[in-house]
Order: sequence, then structure tokens, then C-alpha cells
Amino acid sequence: MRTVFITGASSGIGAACAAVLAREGKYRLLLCARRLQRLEELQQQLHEIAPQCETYIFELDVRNAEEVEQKLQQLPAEWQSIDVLLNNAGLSQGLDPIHRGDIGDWDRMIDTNVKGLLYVTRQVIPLMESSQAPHIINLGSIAGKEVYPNGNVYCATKHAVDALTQAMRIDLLEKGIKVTSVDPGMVETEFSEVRFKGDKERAKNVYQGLTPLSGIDIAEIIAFVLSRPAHVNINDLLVMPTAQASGTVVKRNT
Ligand code: NDP
Ligand code: 8X3
Repeated sequence: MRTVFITGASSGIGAACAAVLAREGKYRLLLCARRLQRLEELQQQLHEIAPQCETYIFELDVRNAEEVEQKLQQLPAEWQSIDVLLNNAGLSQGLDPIHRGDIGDWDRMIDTNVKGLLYVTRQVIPLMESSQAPHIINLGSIAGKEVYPNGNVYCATKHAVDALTQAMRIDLLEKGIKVTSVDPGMVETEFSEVRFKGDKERAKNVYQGLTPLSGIDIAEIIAFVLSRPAHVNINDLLVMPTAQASGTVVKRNT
């Protein structure tokens, strides 16, 4: 059994990865997010769909370096060896031109998507020492490959994730840790609701008239990435809905 640690498992892509990997029967799941109640509900659902799958949940805000260090060092002994880190926790806040950007939004995105990913990775690498198949998968984005109007700081954080993925692959080569970036286009999750601060109508409009990707689509790709033999690493995987050609060019049914 490989132990997979998923950050941001309380919703969307993270929760879908937990469900898909639990069903595969080859993984134990270590799951964190800030909303503990959502994790408890997920743990219950996982128990119903895959009763054999061992899970451990804990509350964690990846932006807090001290909390990340403490909580990871204090994991129960049987969860202190990690094979796979899925750096999924992330968010977008606002969609404004740079001269009208909200500094609090910028801080939340940079602190979560870049600094949080770094804090978690720094603490997890020592926990991979005894793994036979260590692997880090970072959730990048089409926003890490191109920049679109008003995406400025979110795009910058995902470009940073792209750079960090490449840097990790170089620095961790000697340790035999595989490093992969999975970079989706539009995936319908709570992402747009978070970006538009609870405006459900505006969030729904993002996916109006097209079939977006689902969390499960991404989770199945991640399960495939994890299933490759030891000598094969998928470095970077960009995946879009068929109706999306670039960050902003989409075909909608009218
Ligand atoms: P969701 O909003 O549905 O999920 C985001 C997850 O991140 C939640 O579980 C949330 O949990 C967690 N999270 C956010 N902030 C923190 C924090 N400070 N500490 C710990 N966990 C945190 O969005 P998605 O599932 O879509 O997003 C997952 C990842 O995929 C993100 O990195 C996003 O940038 C990326 N992505 C998404 C795309 C999309 O179109 N949806 C496309 C490309 C990439 P909680 O609030 O409980 O802490
Ligand atoms: C999320 C996808 O296009 O909203 O990373 O930036 S997008």
C-alpha cells in the first residue's frame, strides 16, 4: 500500500482524488484542509465506497509554516512515512485588472498557492526517505502556462508552481523522487465560487454553455500518472475540456 497525502481534500479535485484512489484499493490516504467537518464527511463517504481504505484526516492551513511543521511532525507513527504528495490546496481570489487588485486577495493567493506548497513540500520530503516509489504531484494550471486578462496574480502563482515543479525535479533527482505537474483548464469545482467570493451565479456562468472537466476527470488522470512503472515519469500534463482552446478561448453553445 502506498500512502498518499492530499492537501485541500475537502472539496473539488482533492476530494475527487481521494474517492478515485480509495476505490483503486492500492492506497492509504492522509487528507488535510482547513474545513475539518468537510473532511469528516468525506472520510465517511470513503468508508462507504471503499471500506478497506485506511484514512487519516487533519485540519491544516498550509499558509501557516509553524502549523505545517508541527502537524506533520506530530502525525501518528503509522502515518509518518509518505509515498505520494499531492500538492492540490490552492485558490484564486478576484478577477480584476492589476491596478484595481485587492492586496488581501494577492496575499491569500501567493501565501496558499506558492508559500503553502513550499512549506508542505519542505516538511514532507524527509517523510519520503523510506518510500520505494516517492512521487510529488503539483496542481498547476493552464494559468501557469499562459496569462489571461485580469488573471495577473493567480497566473503568476501558477507560473511559480510550474517553475517549482521543474526545480523540484532537478533538486530531487538524486533522491529518486518523481515530480509531476498536472495542469488543468476549466474544472467545475468550488474554484469559481471561491474566486468570486460566494457569488454562485457568477461562478455558474463560467461554465455556461460548455462541458467543463470534473474533479473526477482530473483524479483519473492522477491515478494514471501514479500507475506508471518505476522508470516512467510524466513530467507535465496539460488537460483541457474539448470546448476550451486556451485560457480564454472557449466554444459555448448559445
Ligand atoms: P476547490 O475550491 O473546490 O478546492 C480547493 C481546496 O483547497 C479545498 O479543499 C480547500 O479546502 C483547499 N485549500 C484552500 N486554501 C487552503 C489552505 N490555506 N490550507 C489548506 N487547504 C486549503 O478548487 P479545486 O478543486 O478546483 O482546486 C484544487 C487545485 O486545482 C487548486 O490548486 C487550483 O488552483 C487548481 N486548479 C483548478 C482548476 C479549476 O478550474 N477548478 C484548474 C486548474 C488548476 P479548505 O477551504 O477546507 O481549506
Ligand atoms: C484554474 C483555471 O482558467 O480559471 O486554474 O485559470 S483558470
